[in-house]
Amino acid sequence: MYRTVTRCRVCKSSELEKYLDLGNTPLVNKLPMSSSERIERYPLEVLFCKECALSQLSIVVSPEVLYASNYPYYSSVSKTFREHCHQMALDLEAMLPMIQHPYGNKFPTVSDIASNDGCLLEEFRKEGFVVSGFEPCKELAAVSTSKLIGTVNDFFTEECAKNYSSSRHFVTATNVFAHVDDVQDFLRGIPYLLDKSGVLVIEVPYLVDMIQKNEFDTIYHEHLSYFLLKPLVRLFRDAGIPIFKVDKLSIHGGSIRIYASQTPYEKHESVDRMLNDESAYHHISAYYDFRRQVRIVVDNLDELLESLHKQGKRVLGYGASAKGVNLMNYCKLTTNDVQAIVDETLTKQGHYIPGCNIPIVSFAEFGNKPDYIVLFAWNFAAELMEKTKHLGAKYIIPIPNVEIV
Ligand code: JHZ
Ligand code: ZN
Repeated sequence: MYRTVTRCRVCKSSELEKYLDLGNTPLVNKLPMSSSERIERYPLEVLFCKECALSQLSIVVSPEVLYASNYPYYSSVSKTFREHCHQMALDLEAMLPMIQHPYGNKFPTVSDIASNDGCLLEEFRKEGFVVSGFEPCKELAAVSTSKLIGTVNDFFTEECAKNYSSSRHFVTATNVFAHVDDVQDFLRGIPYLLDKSGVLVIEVPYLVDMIQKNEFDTIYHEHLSYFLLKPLVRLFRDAGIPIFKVDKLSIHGGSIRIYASQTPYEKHESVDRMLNDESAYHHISAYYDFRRQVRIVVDNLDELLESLHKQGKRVLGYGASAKGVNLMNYCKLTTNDVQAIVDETLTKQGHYIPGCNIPIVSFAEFGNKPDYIVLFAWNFAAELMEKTKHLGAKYIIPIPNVEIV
């Protein structure tokens, strides 16, 4: 079911030092159908590579187990994320004049890896792009296909890419690269899809944000790597697709978008600037305090929820996000603490939070007026608060520090 990591995924060094141990925790997107279902737990430890500064988990759970079927996360549920995707389509459209494509830019083309329910590709299509996707989860691939988006139901590997050779302007991959174990193989697949002058655009959560903003709940078995720019620069250079630009984004608690190409486009100053800005995190000493920060959040949330329980308050959660499931497990929450979790994703409703047995319910549950709402999808706090402001409840925002607003 899993393999143990002995060498760094990027540079192959065995100089790996553990800086965080979060114990044995359940898989965050395997949502049981009943409260009696047996839950598997796996070790969750983060290692730092002293050679290239990549943070990575100590184990790799089989991707077949994690993603091949019933992956319950639908990107389109969040309006904020859809807007982010639309902006990305506009940003890439603006780059078209730079790309010397053999067929010109009349019909710009993009292929999205791990295209989920087609959320990003729909936004590209609105801008006139010809779109296609790769999605390993069979149910999600079917949803995306039903939106008339050509979708290959497979994991993206070099082997897979060989069968879909094309000459796209762009290949995109948002929130998937951290989930990939054999990153070199993934990158070997890219030139099959991408025109020589085309651009590979990847978005990943940024490790500096994770450490600075206490986002330890984003550490779970799907996220194998926690990226700084430094290991990415090395990896993409070695793969022959060097990074020429990087943007800082606010999505998902702080992410970076990297632009890479086989064509040597002029290197933007953002690359060296970010490498310089993040340099403190190139050393293991920057991570020693993280463990203590994690403990403070867990203790504070536990204490607050216990006191609300004693006062007989009604507390609901909003967002059965992967990170929320994680946080609920670190805090060992039960229905005494949070009576139910509201999530508008149909594939999550009717299930339970693994390890905590808290039911996941529809938005209608807010009709039974909560006194407090815990925002487990704190990255979408503004959107969640806007949708529930009529309830007059107080909000608990757990990250970066437990706060009541
Ligand atoms: P959300 C995701 O993690 C997915 P998660 C993935 N694991 C990844 O890598 C990271 O992002 C970066 C619900 N919701 O997006 C939908 C509503 O019900 O923060 C989701 O279940 N109503 C691949 O799972 C959850 O909340 C709403 O209005 O931590 C949000 O999950 C909104 C806005 C959300 O990501
Ligand atoms: Zn390394």
